[in-house]
Amino acid sequence: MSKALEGIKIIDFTHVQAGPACTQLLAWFGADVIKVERPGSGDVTRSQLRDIPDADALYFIMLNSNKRSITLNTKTPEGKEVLEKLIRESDVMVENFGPGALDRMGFTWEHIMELNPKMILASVKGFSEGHHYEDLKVYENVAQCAGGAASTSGWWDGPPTVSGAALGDSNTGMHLAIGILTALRARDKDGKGQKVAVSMQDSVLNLCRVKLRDQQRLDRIGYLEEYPQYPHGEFSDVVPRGGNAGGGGQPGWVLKCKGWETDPNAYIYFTIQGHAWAPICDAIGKPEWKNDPDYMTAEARQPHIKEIFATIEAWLGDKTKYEAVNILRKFDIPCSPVLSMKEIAADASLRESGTIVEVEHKQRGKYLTVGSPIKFSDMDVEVTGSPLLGEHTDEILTELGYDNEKIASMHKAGAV
Ligand code: CAO
Repeated sequence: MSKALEGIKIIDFTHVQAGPACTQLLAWFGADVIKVERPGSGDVTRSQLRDIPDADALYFIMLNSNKRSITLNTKTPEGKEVLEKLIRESDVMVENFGPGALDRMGFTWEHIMELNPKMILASVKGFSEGHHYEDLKVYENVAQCAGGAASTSGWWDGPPTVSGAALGDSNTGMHLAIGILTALRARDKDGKGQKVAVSMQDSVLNLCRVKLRDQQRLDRIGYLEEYPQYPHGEFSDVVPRGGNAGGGGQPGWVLKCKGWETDPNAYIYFTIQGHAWAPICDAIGKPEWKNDPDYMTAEARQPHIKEIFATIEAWLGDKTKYEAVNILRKFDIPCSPVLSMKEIAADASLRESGTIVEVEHKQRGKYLTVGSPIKFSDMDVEVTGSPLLGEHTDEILTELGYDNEKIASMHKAGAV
């Protein structure tokens, strides 16, 4: 089965997570992704958080599958020459260096355009160009704080809290992938390359859209009816942290199930969807609430929402999270067990769908990773092991027209 992005050549000048997550996705879909790394050390994640001495770390191999690796010191004249040749032959160059690093290396947008006017240069930075913080280097949690996620997550009486999901890193990479595919589509029409820029702050904020909604509602009416602070608590003039409340018109909460005293994940998320109120009453053995004016409408329920959740929690007390969901699903109630990473890793459905895949790595043997979350009816997405540092250096230099003697001299000079 042919892959959709076959024939697209990508210079992957990325490191850590935001850039590599983007290029890995494009590699899965068939692009020839050439990871350019510094000789000797490579991407810093190869050696970060190692669990096997001297082997590439899981951090690296889970973000760099399906790629080739060339080592190149792009600050040497020979290294620059190789990168220039690659730019002439490629469709896309992706980078997520600190602000100004690519320019300092000599690869300004103007120079790249001279080399290849069809080039798409895709960049991740912490803040967007012209932003008053544009000079800052940024990692995941910094972006979550700058993009509005941290100030709106966690508990109202605790500090701002970051999410375990990579909202700053991988999420920004996914935004960049959309930008690259859009620029490729534009190039199909007009033959021209362009710059695609995504900032981590903007990408986090794009996922915090509903919190900007809430700020404007708060400014206008002074309260937010779906937050736990309503109706008994106080609101200030900023969107508060709402704990585990649902973010839309359906109240929800994380509720304890049997075994919560010893199992940190013995919980379900329970949603009170307005039109499911009658089935909820039947499911939890409270049929009298169906026609009680104090509970019949969402508005009437809100002042009692904590008591309602406490009643549901009492009903859950003798049921495991799985038993509870199996009962509630029959009543069409939106809910899920809170799943640990251990449970997710062992989930047969996730293995079957290719969302969790087992991959072979040359140094490590088998490891688990997250496969493509996007499924196609006409394309299989196969995940292959990540490359060792410089595994394809000679192969790629040969493709660029260098002979063995020249390649040997570049190795000797430390350019590759
Ligand atoms: N050959 C020669 N030099 C190389 C090279 C190569 N193959 N690859 C990188 N370098 C050089 C760069 O040119 C740069 O040199 P100068 O600072 O002298 O110009 C240097 O290595 C350091 O690059 P950097 O600033 O990107 O690296 P850092 O470790 O200091 O910062 C990070 C890391 C992630 C904070 C920064 O790259 C950044 O802010 N990136 C943009 C935002 C981003 O993507 N962050 C998310 C990362 S995922 O958590």
